[in-house]
Amino acid sequence: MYVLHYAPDNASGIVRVALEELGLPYRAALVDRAARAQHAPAYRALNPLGQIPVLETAEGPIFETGAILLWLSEVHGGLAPAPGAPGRGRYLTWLFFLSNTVHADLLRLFYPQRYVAPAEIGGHHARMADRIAGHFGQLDRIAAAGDGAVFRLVAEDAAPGLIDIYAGFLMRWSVLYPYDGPRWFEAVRFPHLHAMARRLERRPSALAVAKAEGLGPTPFSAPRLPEPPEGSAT
Ligand SMILES: N[C@@H](CCC(=O)N[C@@H](CS)C(=O)NCC(=O)O)C(=O)O
Repeated sequence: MYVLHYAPDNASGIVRVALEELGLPYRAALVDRAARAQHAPAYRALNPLGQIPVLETAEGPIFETGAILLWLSEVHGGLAPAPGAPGRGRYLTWLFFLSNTVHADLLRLFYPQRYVAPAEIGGHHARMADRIAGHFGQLDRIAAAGDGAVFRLVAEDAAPGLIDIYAGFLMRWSVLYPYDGPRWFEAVRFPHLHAMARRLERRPSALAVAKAEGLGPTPFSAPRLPEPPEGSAT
């Protein structure tokens, strides 16, 4: 059985919804962020980067959210076009954009002290927020064009793929974090992404994860701070 090392409302949630969509058995193992357990030797033995998530598999631990997602979809099928299938190139393009640009930029917003001096945090935040809003604008235009090969949830009754799930969490975090940062994400600016967020949160997979991690009734379209039954988001 897979073991997903997770903290509530962390990037592990993306993998967890994917596991639920695939109907795969897994055990969720809490990483106690309040005790900085992600930096403890036992966890670093799984992920030397000290980041969440890690998925333990029969071939060993896998980390990096995008890598885990792609690996799951290759081994179990279904959440992305298979290698060689039509639309695979476009799919990978936007999956990598989510991972190496949108997610990476959000981390710069969430952990500014890792990137700039304390006096520069205000300006850094404003620039990053502006940049990330541009990324969401880009994604919203793709959704507006109805490209179901990238966002499956442009169709009302479709099942989500990796990109839909990943984008839902990135939107959620943009609304909520950092706790003490200025609020900048306005869902009305991204109406097509917002419509898909509503579809995502109605899925049994998302409902199960929202319940397990205390993400509330509308975790993607109107998120509120988590009230997890165990652990801490930060
Ligand atoms: N590039 C990594 C980023 C993962 C990441 O930054 N995870 C955050 C939680 S969402 C984390 O572990 N933060 C704790 C820390 O950096 O100390 C991925 O995609 O998995």
